[in-house]
Amino acid sequence: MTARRALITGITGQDGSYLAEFLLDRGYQVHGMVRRSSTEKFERIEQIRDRLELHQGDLLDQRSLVDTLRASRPDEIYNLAAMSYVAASWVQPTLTAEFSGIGVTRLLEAMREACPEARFYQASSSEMFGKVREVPQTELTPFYPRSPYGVAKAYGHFITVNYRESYGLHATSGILFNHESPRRGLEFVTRKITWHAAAIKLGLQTKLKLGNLDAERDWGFAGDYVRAMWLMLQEDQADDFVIATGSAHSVRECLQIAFDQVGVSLDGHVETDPGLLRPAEVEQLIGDAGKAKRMLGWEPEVSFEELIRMMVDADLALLSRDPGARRAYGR
Ligand code: NAP
Ligand code: G4F
Repeated sequence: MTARRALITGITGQDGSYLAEFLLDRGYQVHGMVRRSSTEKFERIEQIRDRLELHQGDLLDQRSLVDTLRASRPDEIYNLAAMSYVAASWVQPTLTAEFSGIGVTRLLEAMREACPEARFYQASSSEMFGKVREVPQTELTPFYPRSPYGVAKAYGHFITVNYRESYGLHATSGILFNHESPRRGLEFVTRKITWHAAAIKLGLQTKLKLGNLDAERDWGFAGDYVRAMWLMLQEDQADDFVIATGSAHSVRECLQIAFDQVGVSLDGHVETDPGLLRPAEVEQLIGDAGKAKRMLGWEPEVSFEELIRMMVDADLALLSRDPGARRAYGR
């Protein structure tokens, strides 16, 4: 039997690397789209690099998308590429819209041209709920995005739904709540906390500066969430699904768990910095993944506390091996 073929945009990112491993384990031929850069940023996929077929492309460039789809001939397309850091979306609002909004249309158009029979997954976000209209949030909760990133993702979500309805494409939108791992970028709050807790424990740092400690998120483990992406594309009908744990925790709780894990007191190590507050904040997100449980049989396996402890342990191991590993990603 010939192997199924998958194309992942954003394969060098946190989710892309876990999804690539997941699909390889299931016998897929995995293709990835990567941006050209003067220095390669393949740290997260180093361990599987020789089992992947990489294609150079960019969500800003239509030609490269059509060529990538023609070369990879995917049965399944996972569109994970995006400018994913919410805080940066106020600094680069139009670029964020180009990548994370219009980029979705470009890829869907390329799919219509090159492989209309493929199945398409769009990485939508709980950030679209923003100033939430109900608690918990479901597939039917109206959006009220609070950042240029959230606005761009709302466009990406609706264009995915629209191409499903207009052209009959198998196009699914996964509305994923925050998910983290030892491979999370260092700028996101969980990883910033776990990296600093480890660095303070090892005497490499003394202080951690944070913004809003009261913000609450529904945080899960990225490994659990890529399984949900795959399950969605195995459904005969394309649809929208919320993926979440159903529990919210504050940044403050995350701090406490991380510092407990290294056995260091928070006193004197943590400062709040008004410069890290956002122009418009999302105070609390909490999702109801009941539809995914009923239809896909999906449930998260890693709890919030296990996740944060796992991330702290990975950062301790990373920094013990290489105290200069400011930019490195743990496995
Ligand atoms: P991530 O680690 O920041 O990875 C983003 C990926 O997108 C990287 O591979 C990056 O490539 C690529 N990329 C960015 N701009 C691109 C462009 N113009 N053309 C091609 N590739 C581009 O993000 P993640 O956490 O894995 O998230 C994956 C997706 O899920 C994103 O769309 C994100 O917005 C969405 N999402 C994430 C979460 C979460 O909590 N993690 C929740 C909901 C939705 P480089 O390596 O070249 O920068
Ligand atoms: O870790 P964060 O930067 O993640 P955020 O903004 O929730 O976005 C992540 O989840 C979205 C899904 O809801 C994704 F779509 C998106 O791509 C990304 O993966 O911030 C979480 C919370 C915020 O309320 C922020 O204000 O933590 C608060 N926070 C407090 N101090 C901080 C900091 N966030 C960061 N990044 N850095 C701080 O120092």
